[in-house]
Amino acid sequence: MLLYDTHTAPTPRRVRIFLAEKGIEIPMQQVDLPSGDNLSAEMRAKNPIGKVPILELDDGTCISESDAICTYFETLHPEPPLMGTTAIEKAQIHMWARQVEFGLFMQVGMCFQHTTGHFKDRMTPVPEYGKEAGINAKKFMSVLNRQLAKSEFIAGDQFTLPDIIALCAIDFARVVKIRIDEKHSDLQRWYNAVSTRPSASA
Ligand SMILES: N[C@@H](CCC(=O)N[C@@H](CS)C(=O)NCC(=O)O)C(=O)O
Repeated sequence: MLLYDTHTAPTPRRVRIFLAEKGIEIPMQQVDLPSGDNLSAEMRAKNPIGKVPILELDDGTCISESDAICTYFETLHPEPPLMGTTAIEKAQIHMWARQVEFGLFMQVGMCFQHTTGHFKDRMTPVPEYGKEAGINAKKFMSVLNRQLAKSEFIAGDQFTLPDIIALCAIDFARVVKIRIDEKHSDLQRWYNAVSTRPSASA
């Protein structure tokens, strides 16, 4: 088993934190995104959209999409549960994971790609769109702040996948100078707690 990872990128970090929470260690191989190693024919054979992370199993089967990789490990190693155990927990964790993905993680990513031109060798940056994405990310932080006024973690009283997605998004947001607003005290309380878990340094 091999995880194709990029240490500086926010999406593979989601998988690394997930594995650390489970206490699973697997070999990892770094993929250099700026030089386009992820776009080679060899990497595209593993993931047609040329993105990391990718998990390659010993029989050559490849799983891409961070959440799909997490689901694979959650099924094989259910403890500690990070995606819920009952029907309602699973549904609410899935619900929040999608909302954090689209409302925050993706917005931060689009802000980064479209305002910095980091990947201009492979996409056309639209700075106005990037700016709007940054505004959307800030708006979603208000949603999270309200949710975290009601519960310890995003999807309830346990640390779960949406917490990992949000942590990676918020840390990466620094690159585009998006920070937690001073008035978002519940989001800040949550951030202090999740960013000091040992898994955060994975
Ligand atoms: N939806 C995918 C997103 C993967 C993704 O966008 N990965 C980025 C790194 S954070 C990447 O490989 N970018 C390289 C590129 O766009 O060329 C997932 O969850 O795994």
